[in-house]
Amino acid sequence: MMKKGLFALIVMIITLSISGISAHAAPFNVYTETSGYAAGIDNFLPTGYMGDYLDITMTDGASGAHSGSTCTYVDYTAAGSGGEGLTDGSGYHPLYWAGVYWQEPGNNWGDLDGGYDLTGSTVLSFFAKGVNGGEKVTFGAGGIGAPPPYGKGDTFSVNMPTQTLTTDWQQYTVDLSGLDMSHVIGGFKWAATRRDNPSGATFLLDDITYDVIPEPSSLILLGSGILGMLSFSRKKKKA
Ligand SMILES: [Ca+2]
Repeated sequence: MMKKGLFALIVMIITLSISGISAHAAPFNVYTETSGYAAGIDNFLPTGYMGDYLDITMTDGASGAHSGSTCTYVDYTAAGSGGEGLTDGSGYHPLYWAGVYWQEPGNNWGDLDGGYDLTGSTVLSFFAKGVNGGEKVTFGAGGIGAPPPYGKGDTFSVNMPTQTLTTDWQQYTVDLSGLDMSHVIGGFKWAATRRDNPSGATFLLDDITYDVIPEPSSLILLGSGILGMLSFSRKKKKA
């Protein structure tokens, strides 16, 4: 009778512990919804404009979301109208590429305190959809600044090969295994070039998330720890 009760208790505690860990290991969002950052649902801001950034129109809250009620609309004209390129007497010299980082905190180019420890995350996942189809866009994350202890930047950098978007929502994943995810300030980025998109690129982004998975060893440790505690308390009672 005692043994059965104890076994049930152990099973219950382990089940509760594992479900508790699963809840904690919910996807860590870069971006999912308008005002998601203010609401504490999303964890990065799209503040890092790069290249010919005056060619970019990026609006949050576009219709036709992959999930929820909103997504991000991106339009890159490829016109080379202005940005980080040199401006002299003959005008602006375009770089013919542009892109945007989602950062934490906003406008963090590796000089601000902030960012996240996403150790245990193995996959960065997002959904993208071309408005016309055929848009060629590169995606990635990390790579801002110098990593600790030298600086306050990212401890990792990933860049996907250039993707050709379709007019359907497609899920894209970036493998993070083996990377040092202990300090993440550049949660996500897109970039497009004029060479790949002579007449520009218009596309939608949604559900940009890190899949934070606890390492199996920590689960086993926790389980054996609970069993150890139980057996200890049982011995104590008998004595
Ligand atoms: Ca959404």
